[in-house]
Amino acid sequence: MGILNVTPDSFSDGGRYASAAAAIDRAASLAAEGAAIIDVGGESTRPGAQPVGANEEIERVVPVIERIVARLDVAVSIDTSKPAVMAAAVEAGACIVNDVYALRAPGARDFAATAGVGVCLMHMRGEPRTMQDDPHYVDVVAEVGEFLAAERDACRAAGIAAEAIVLDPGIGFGKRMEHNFALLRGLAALVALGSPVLVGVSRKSFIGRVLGRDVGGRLYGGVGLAALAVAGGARIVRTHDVAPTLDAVRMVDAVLQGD
Ligand code: 7PM
Repeated sequence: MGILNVTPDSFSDGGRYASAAAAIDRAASLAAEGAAIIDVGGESTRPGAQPVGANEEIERVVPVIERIVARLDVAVSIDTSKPAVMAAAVEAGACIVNDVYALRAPGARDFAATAGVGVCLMHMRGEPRTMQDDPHYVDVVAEVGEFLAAERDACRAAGIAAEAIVLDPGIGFGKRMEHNFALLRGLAALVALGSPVLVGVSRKSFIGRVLGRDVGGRLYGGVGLAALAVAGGARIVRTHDVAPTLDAVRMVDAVLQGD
């Protein structure tokens, strides 16, 4: 899954892809690098980022999704928590909803059930503005697993098909470095829940903390963690850096599959 930010304030693309034309060029590059899914986001989840209204978010993402679907052989996921944005994006051709709030907004599950789209349910402790203020867990792997299982149950009860649901530990979302480590070490416990697991580590700050690198210097660290995640059973990796990540995870897959 390649990341396409269409936010003017996105932390790692610096607004360079804010215009629709530039975003489509970036999407074409992600697809050429081998992305199977392009995750289009119109609102930054960065702590302290300006909240964006649904209409502004729709105006950012819809033209980009329409052009991607018309031109590229990839699935589009919409990275949003707002049902109105989900609806506009799916109307424009998105087939997956990637929601850091795990469809907890009123109407989100019903929308996904009726639309028949795939959904990624991500664990987040708190909300983006405050999630990094002293997060604590007794057993982070168990608590994240319980949350994801409960949210999956709520989605099933709302009529979302089991096969449409992907689970995500939400690396960096209300977690200290040690929590991110524990989740990556303990991924098997989340894989054992029986749904495909998605992991996003690309350019995240705990890589910078360990390696002493700013956001531009986290590629190799992120590729290594993507390989670790796939070795641990992750089925989808969300990344800014598709080509190197795909080589790494294809090698892991080749070894584990024995071909
Ligand atoms: C600031 C903080 C900017 C965090 C960007 C981020 C994930 C996601 C994001 C993830 C799923 C980033 C994150 N991360 N969706 N959206 N899983 N499903 O580093 O890990 O890209 S935004």
